[in-house]
Amino acid sequence: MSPRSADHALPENPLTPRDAAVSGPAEHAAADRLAFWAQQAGQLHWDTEWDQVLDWSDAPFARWFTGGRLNVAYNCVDRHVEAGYGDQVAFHWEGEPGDTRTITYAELRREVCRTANALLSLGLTAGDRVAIQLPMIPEAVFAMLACARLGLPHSVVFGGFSPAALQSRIEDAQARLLITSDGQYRRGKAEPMKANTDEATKDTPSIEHVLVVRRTGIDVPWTEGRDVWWHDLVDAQSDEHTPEPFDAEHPLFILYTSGTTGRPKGILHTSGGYLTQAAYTHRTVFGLDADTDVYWCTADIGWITGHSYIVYGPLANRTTSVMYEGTPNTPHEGRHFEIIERYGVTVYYTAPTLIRTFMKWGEHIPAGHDLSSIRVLGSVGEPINPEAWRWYREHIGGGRAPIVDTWWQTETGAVMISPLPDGRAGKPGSAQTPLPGLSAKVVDDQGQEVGRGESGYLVLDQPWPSMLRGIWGDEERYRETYWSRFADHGYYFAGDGARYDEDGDIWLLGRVDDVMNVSGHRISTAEVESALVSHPTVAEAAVVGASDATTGQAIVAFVILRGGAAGTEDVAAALREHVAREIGPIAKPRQIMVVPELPKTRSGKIMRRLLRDIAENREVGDVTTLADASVVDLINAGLKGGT
Ligand code: 6R9
Repeated sequence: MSPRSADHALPENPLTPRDAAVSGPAEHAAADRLAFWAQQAGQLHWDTEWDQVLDWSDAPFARWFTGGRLNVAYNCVDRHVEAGYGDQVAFHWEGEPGDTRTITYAELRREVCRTANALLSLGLTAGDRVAIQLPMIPEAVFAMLACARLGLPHSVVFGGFSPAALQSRIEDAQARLLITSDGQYRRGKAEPMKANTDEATKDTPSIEHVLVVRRTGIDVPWTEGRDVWWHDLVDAQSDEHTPEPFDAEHPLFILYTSGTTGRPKGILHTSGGYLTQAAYTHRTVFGLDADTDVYWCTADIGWITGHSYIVYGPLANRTTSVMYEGTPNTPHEGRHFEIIERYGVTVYYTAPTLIRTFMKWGEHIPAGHDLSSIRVLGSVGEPINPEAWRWYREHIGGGRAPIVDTWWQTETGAVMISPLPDGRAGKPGSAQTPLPGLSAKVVDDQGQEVGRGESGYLVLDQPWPSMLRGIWGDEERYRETYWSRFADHGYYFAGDGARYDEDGDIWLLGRVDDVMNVSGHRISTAEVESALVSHPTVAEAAVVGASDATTGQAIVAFVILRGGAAGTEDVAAALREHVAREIGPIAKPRQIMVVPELPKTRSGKIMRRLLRDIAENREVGDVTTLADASVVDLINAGLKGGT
């Protein structure tokens, strides 16, 4: 069978991606949203057809495609091989030191089967949780898909997170297995990973085994009986494994994200609805052609973007992807452009913080490479400022590639608001409109939709297939966090401010809660504050996100030292290191200001707005609700004193 001639597993959809981009099926979608989603779900392979598209009777707990059964890994891998695409490349993988690996769909199937057999040999059964902390290596994808194949919900923890962060995630999910590696390459150096995960698992009795990939060859601590090398266990397994179907609502993964309190939330995603929307949005937003596109999403698999747009969406759509292990400036600042040129990347999906970094490095760097293969550019993670948008279009997109500015969240599972890669993709800084099948509104405090030219809160007023199904182990927190703010209307509160422009297009304005967005990573102020006060020298701490030209926001911490001690460079450096150890280097404050007092309202709430003004060197605003208005002077005087 010629790979292009027939694809039995992918029935022809009347709304092919390119049609969707031009014929505006939004009206059709709104008229019969559920029929629209049934049609999208029909592009997947179901072992048992669903009875009902959406059961919203227990809102806000949704059940999509009830009664339907499918295997997510089969949909991402096996069915493409069975349809004759075994020789198509799934991943062009490139390691940081320059080693490469080409993985076809047939090879991916063999690797996933071997890994699944290995997990079975460790005694895992459907429903058991598996924690994964790995660098961006192919084994990370094999591990996720093997879990999906066996119905083992995975919890991927970003490689830059500290042992303490990993430990709390393992405990919360009660994971039985941890999959990790000996080390990871960071900026040309092999850094330890297993040593850190050992620290995390010192006191996690739920972990029975640690499966270790050899990536760097560095020495590792070893616990006999618990630790197993990947190459010993996985490589010895059969490369055949028959997948069994799971319920559409079977948990697929838990992914922890920062909320407004110090404790990260385990966002739960399930199988059928998640895969349907991840695949639909991926092919629609990028106008994907599985036969010709070479797609590269630069996220890390430790974030939701890596889950939905490196693993599940692209593989469900039989995409050929690039996957890169390392940092963008190793060994030189043209690394990404070199990779785009080498593989002929047609779709490049990245974050504004990296675009601003490229701007800093200079346009002569992309200019030194042939980037003419690029057809569509994507942006995600934070609002893209118009200057970065224009630079991206001009210097990476050759002045012609449309930019899709995709708004979504860990909780939404997949893209919700984005232009399509057609003529509309041309409004620098606006994510524009919800995709066909999806709905969003900008509302005021009372939940009333605001008019054109007005700002308010972004809400999602209709359930969507890839919506979170809850917070792991905490039903009440789920209701409280997302559904209580506009309970009368039954709206999901996203936590973002937004505005309609005169055309009715949506502009995202950033978080309206105490969540910071640093280089597209969500970090809560409370999380950093609790890390700071866990240091013996700190009496009190307040943290704000101040605007930063490169990272979007940067973390600025105000601390009061015990005994009113004055700050020194050493103290600030020690505290920054302490936060990096407690949470991870991404949470390191850019600046630590030692102050004698913190401004508080009469009810004792820290006035972050004032601190933000100070951090951004603005004239401080209204201080009338301050318990003691003189603390601002005190702070300013203290800061001028050189801390
Ligand atoms: C996918 C992802 C979600 C938060 C979200 C918002 C911000 C993401 C954005 C954007 C403006 C965009 N955000 N994409 N803001 N325009 N295109 O980033 O998930 O890590 O959970 O962050 O990121 O504030 O609420 P997550």
